[in-house]
Amino acid sequence: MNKTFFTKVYIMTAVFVLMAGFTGCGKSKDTTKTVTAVENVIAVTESDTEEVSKLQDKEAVGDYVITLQNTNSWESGGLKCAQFDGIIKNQTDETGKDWKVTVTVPEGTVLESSWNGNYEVNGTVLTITPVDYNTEVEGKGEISFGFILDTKEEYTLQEVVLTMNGVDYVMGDMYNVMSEKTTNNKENGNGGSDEKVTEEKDAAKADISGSPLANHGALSVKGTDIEDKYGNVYQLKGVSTHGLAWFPDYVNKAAFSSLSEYGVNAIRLAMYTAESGGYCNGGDKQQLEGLVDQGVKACTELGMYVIVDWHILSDGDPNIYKEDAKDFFDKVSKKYAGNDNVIYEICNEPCNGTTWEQIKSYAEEIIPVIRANDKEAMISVGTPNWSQDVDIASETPITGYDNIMYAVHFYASTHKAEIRNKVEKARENGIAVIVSECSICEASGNGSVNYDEAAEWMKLINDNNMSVFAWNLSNKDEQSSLLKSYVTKTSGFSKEDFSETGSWFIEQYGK
Ligand code: IDC
Repeated sequence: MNKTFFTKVYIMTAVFVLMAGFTGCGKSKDTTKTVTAVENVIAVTESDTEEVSKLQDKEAVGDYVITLQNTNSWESGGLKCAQFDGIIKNQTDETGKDWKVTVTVPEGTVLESSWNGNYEVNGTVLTITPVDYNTEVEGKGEISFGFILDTKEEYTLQEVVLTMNGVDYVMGDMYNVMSEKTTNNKENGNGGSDEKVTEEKDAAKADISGSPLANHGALSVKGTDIEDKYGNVYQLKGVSTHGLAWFPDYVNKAAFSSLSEYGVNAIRLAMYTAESGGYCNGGDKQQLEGLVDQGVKACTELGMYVIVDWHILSDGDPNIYKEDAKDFFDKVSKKYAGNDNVIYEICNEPCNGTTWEQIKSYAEEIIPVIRANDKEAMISVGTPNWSQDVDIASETPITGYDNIMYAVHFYASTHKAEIRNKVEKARENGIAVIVSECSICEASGNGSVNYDEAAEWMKLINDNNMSVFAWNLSNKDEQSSLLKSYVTKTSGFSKEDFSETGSWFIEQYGK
């Protein structure tokens, strides 16, 4: 195998869908087996046809994606017949040339029919090469091919190799290995404390293959977008905790894992500052930091992204607790410097007349503190008026640092077209806007929901691939809580456990 595969961070995802049984000539909808290769890593998960089409559509990462799907199976003359339909998708801008696919097949396999390629079975190797009309796979293009194999025993796909531009991508025999690159590839300005090494080891122990983090790695800001490590636009679909001090029980791995089953790929950990029991107002700092650690660890082990949110609110001006903020962000950014999944939100909602100049001057002190430990982490900055005036921030954005985003928050019954226009304005001015908190009720976090406005917001968000976080993961008796108030579970959420608001968000995220 060509070694450049390992060094060039090439990537490929392969899906082999294998029918669980033979059901005559009709199509089977049985649960199937999926093999996914990420960088030099191959993982196996259970999957179905729907997942294959997701990979073929836009969810797959990497330079090339090959899907080989067992679309039909039957028996004929004592032989097992299986049809495979393949697609090679080129996600780069460059033309892919000289493609070749080899598939390991059982001795004695007969190729019954084939299309869109030259096929040859030699011993246990089926080789597929282009025909004259598909020798090249255009940048962002795809080609399809397919074949029917007759075998004595039921056949499950084994090793498959795709060769493209002279590089071999191999999959099929390395399962459930986590990519070291996804946790270790970030430069660590801190030089690597013991703590950090332990964190990384913990992460490496967990099987996060197939997770958002394994598939997308470190995120960055490119213009108005968030991109994954392969340069594809990426959308965080998150849930924010309520105040860590008040609802600590939801900060657990099982809870986040349960949310991930509904399409949630990120968690925001809300660390209130000034409210009673908050970090700067009587809260047990050690306990609160412990909860942040717990939340980050859980997300890391699940391969989810996580925002550490300095949740200013009644303290309107972030400069009030600036020194605490500096200490806090120094500590956390040191600890999590080796984690590609940690994002910092340095002031939730400046308000009470705090100007953009005041926020900016605060940001210009906090960002260097984080950057001293972590050169690349994504950082979100709150904007004036409870993080509504992204347009104002966009007039004189923070300069000199990469990976800076600006927060807009909405509560759909209160914040409508006027705020959406601000978002559009800010984007036109070229800054990246993140909806790091929102709900569909009133700004109080309670009151009636406005589905029409919520839909308008979600359209704006999805049309622009913006990231979005739902407030809040708790069963507090208020409209914005994602769980019903009588649900006491803190993990293992079933659909019925979600409140009206929660149900709306999981419906959106599941799309
Ligand atoms: C609200 C909570 C509520 C809590 C209050 C504390 O939902 O239970 O009593 O904070 O002050 C925000 C804030 C967020 C608010 C939320 C709803 O970021 O902390 O949470 N909201 O009012 N901005 C706009 C709305």
